[in-house]
Amino acid sequence: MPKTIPFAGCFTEGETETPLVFFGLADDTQSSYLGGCADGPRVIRSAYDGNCFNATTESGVDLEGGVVDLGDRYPAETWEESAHAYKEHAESLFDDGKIPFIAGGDHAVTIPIVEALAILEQPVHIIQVDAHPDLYPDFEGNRFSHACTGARILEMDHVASLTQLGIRTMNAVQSSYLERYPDRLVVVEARELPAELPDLDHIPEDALVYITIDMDGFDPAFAPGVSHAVPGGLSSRQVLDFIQQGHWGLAGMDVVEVNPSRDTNDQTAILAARLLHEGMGYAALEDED
Ligand SMILES: [Mn+2]
Repeated sequence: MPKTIPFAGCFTEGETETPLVFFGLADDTQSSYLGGCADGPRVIRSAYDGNCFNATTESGVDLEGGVVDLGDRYPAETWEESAHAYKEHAESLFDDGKIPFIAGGDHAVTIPIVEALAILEQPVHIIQVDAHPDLYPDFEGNRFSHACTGARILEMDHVASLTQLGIRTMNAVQSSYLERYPDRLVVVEARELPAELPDLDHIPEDALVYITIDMDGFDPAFAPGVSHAVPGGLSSRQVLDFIQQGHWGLAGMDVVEVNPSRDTNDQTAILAARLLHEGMGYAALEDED
């Protein structure tokens, strides 16, 4: 077996011409059900092996050595400390004009990253692919559970909208947020989604967008390696097309909830890497013009 080439050969530890950076948040402390996704970043790097995959995106962008790998961050003693560190890390990158691509970790890691976007001093539109709306005010007493990510994001003033795609676990507690935030929360349930995902024309042309993909948004046939596999989800093709066809400025992107202990042949880790790779390609193309 040849030595693994992480992330299809896209990574470097040196300088790049592009603003693209990658890091992992190896933290599953806010998971409500199963542990395991702290191992996500490690497997996302190694499973998307350059011996098997090349560095050119489907959209034709060659990213060989084009992305700085900043390594992984691990949880501190408390969530408050961890979240503070993740936020500061992301703030310094945004402030520096970088576009971060992040591998989780559970979905709670998205909260401090979206918080950090405030440093850009522009309204930001968040797009969330997920089986779950994550709209619990708190989950079993924890306001920072991975089941509360959407609820916390909506409390942030710089978030112009939160659009959720692929939802199929809505319940009464969570749907109350639709009445609470009628102008900022758009929920598109999986059963309403056409084969081609919608254009999201409520997001203005060239607006700043951050994409967060919970891997359980996919059908378990495409992504079995998640803690909460919910039947009836999206396909790889639908979401890859969606990423490529955006009409916005991509500020950053995360892919969370890859749980290698539930995965089959690294299928979910490879899809997660592939989504990040296409997101990087989209951002690189935008950076050119
Ligand atoms: Mn989620």
